[in-house]
Amino acid sequence: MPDPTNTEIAAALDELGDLSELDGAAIYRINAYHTAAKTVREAPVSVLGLARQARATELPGIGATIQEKIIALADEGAIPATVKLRAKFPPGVIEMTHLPGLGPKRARRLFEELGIDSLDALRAAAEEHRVSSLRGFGPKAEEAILASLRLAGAGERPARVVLDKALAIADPLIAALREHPASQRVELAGSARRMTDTVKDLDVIATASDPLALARAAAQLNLVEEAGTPTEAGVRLRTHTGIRVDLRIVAPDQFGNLLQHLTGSKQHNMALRDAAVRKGLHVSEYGVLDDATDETHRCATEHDVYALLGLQYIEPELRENRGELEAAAAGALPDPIELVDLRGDLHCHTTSSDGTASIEEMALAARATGYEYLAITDHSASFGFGDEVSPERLRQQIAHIRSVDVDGLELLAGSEVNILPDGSLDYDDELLGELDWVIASVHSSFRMSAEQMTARMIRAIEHPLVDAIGHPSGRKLERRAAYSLNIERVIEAAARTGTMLEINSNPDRRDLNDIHARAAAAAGVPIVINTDSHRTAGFAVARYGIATARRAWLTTAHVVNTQPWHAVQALRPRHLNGRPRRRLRTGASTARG
Ligand code: DGT
Ligand code: CA
Ligand code: CA
Ligand code: ZN
Repeated sequence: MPDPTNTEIAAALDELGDLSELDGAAIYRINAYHTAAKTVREAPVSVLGLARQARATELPGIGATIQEKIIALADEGAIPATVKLRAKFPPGVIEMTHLPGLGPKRARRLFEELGIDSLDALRAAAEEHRVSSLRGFGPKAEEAILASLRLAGAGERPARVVLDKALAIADPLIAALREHPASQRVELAGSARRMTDTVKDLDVIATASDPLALARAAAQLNLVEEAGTPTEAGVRLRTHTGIRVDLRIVAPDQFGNLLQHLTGSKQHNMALRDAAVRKGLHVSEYGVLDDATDETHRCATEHDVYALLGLQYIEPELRENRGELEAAAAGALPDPIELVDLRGDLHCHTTSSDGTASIEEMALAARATGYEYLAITDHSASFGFGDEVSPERLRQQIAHIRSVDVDGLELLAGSEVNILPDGSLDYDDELLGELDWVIASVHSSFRMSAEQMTARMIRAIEHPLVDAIGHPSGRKLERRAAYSLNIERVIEAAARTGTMLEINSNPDRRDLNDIHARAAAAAGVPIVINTDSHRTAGFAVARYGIATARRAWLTTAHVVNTQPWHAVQALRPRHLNGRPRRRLRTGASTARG
């Protein structure tokens, strides 16, 4: 058997975790396997290589026992503990544990009490209503199982990688290539350069004094698990995290053409080509051919490519064929917001709910980020923090926040309150009125009809003490779809009441997404870009919220927290109540309807 890759080792550890859970092992043991699997999956170097040098234990969450298991997997083809447990539980039972909403405890009961040992057997049992006869299952659970089976049967999509995980590989990879003596220019292209939510693979382009030497060096990098044959044109790589990389090497005078071509998007390129053909120009990755002179212009920079076509330079985030070519031709592109434009963050957590740092630590981290203000918005009682954030405790927290003095930072007492299923909030108005800032989010009862969810959301939006709605769609990239929601009606209600909508910067959320953020801003909804930090390092994810905002064509004029706190405060619904609302947007209309 060839040496197991990081992906294979991670899968083996996850399998052992699942089997141990089926077997009723202690929770810490189960968690240890899954934590180790995550570490291995994200490790940039070969974990087996480390284990062979007895150095895998340097990775977080990997001790001597797991290191031994990794060696055994390589040497014996399987982890002995896994072999033992596989004899107890058929593979179909493990598959059952992965069905959304089922999990190991219930899968084990289905196996032991009904003898169900495969997905097919489970489907048959559910269709014959044998599952609902089991105590604790019922007709609803049976329905949910059938729905999950239908989704599982729909065939697995090839996995896409969430952008932060991809950039965690792209950044060091590009840095390493830039350091190589043969390299000249090295740039990221493709969807990662456009800062899309997820990417299929990484596209990197370079120029080099010795292209073959650079391609060979790339294939030898520590990050690389497997490489194709290096040539003067580049090399294809697979990194230890499983992400694939296309490295293309070109002549310096064509660098702009190739960077433009490989940055995409495909839709942008196709529309660009069509527009160019109407001017007698043919755009390709090798140059721009002019029909009139039969001359091919090679472009060293992308600016040259766009200028040749009579277009303003278009930022990569805007290249999705969503009107940017028409705007560039008219000289009407927006001036997209940048990270440095943010002056504060209005959504973060501390140890009072599920954060890992104190109020003081978060305040210092925000100031170190360069912010002028920070709202502490711990979860409310009904999120499951009960006494931790009972009304009494929240009053103490408000007092605590007001007593913290961090020079140069305005600290605001806020809360992220739950929007209950009926659209009401879980603190009373008197308490909400004592807060400087209220953000309201849905954290429970996701499975409602679009009609119900929209009504629930609009009721929260109409509450005069709600300043903003947090992560409005509830999606988790590659993990959980957005709940059913009529976003147009939500945007309409937010615009009508002056309630702000959040772009949550967490790279697993990016919520509002680019399309909805653009529609909201075009409707006049004030947008707030927050990190939802749960730790001091969390403020760094603002770059993803900014990326979504740029992809949504937003400028500083659309985003409230580009303004000082006193200006944000004046914009809040509670101040606008009963008065005609000042429109935030000042610039020309930048978004299409
Ligand atoms: P993804 O799926 O996240 O990797 O997205 P991209 O945009 O990185 O797509 P990829 O890696 O398949 O291709 C990189 C770029 O190459 C793409 O953004 C535009 C260009 N490209 C690829 N296929 C075509 C095509 O059929 N026509 C044109 N005009 N350009 C293409
Ligand atoms: Ca790509
Ligand atoms: Ca590619
Ligand atoms: Zn939050």
